[in-house]
Amino acid sequence: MLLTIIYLNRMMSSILEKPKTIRQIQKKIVVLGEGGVGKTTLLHRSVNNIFIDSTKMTIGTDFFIKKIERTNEQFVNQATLLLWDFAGQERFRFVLKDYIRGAQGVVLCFDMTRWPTLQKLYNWVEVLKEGEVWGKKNVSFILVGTKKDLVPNTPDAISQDQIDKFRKEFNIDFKHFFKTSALDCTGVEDLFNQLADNMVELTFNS
Ligand SMILES: Nc1nc2c(ncn2[C@@H]2O[C@H](COP(=O)(O)OP(=O)(O)OP(=O)(O)O)[C@@H](O)[C@H]2O)c(=O)[nH]1
Ligand SMILES: [Mg+2]
Repeated sequence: MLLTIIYLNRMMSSILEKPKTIRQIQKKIVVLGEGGVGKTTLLHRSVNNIFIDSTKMTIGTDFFIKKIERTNEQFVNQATLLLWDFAGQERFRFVLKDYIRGAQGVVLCFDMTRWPTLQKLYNWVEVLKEGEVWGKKNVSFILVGTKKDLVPNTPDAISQDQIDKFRKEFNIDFKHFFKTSALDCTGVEDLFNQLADNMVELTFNS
């Protein structure tokens, strides 16, 4: 009897439930950071669910597409993220500001086992300024520390204090920071879900 009541209750509430509205968005995201920090590997993990342990350095730019569905009580948000993977090597930098223009999401990566890669993000901020993206209200910035799996075996890995100092030094709210490992998948799904949520938020709630 009790089971029948529960069953009928569930059936009624699913009948009464309002249908959700589907919303589709497509956004340009740029993924930046020094050579070898793991940008391409991170994107391969997220898009193709593979780990490549000997990637070739990116020449100029590369391109990935990721579709993510984020559902809440009212909406089914279907986000298509057009992910631009940039070469970290200095020699390609002169072309970047033109490619960066119009980005609505920026993923700034550093390698948690190499302090200079965090320091060098100051140069990437300059590139973002030249591309007229830095500090824009309608652009979402996410900071990513890569290669988390290597941190326990790296005595001079970057400390949390150093990361916090970097976040505070900029007049920008790095509200979202993720530590990722493309090897064991830590943080990768969370990062891209957050990115999709930020894109939805920027499109419909600002
Ligand atoms: N252990 C470990 N190795 C990683 C991780 N991410 C990347 N790597 C390795 O780091 C190396 C460089 O990775 P890439 O993805 O090519 O780096 P990138 O930032 O795209 O470099 P550029 O294209 O030159 O800008 C590769 O050998 C990867 O296998 C990780 O999370 N864990
Ligand atoms: Mg690359």
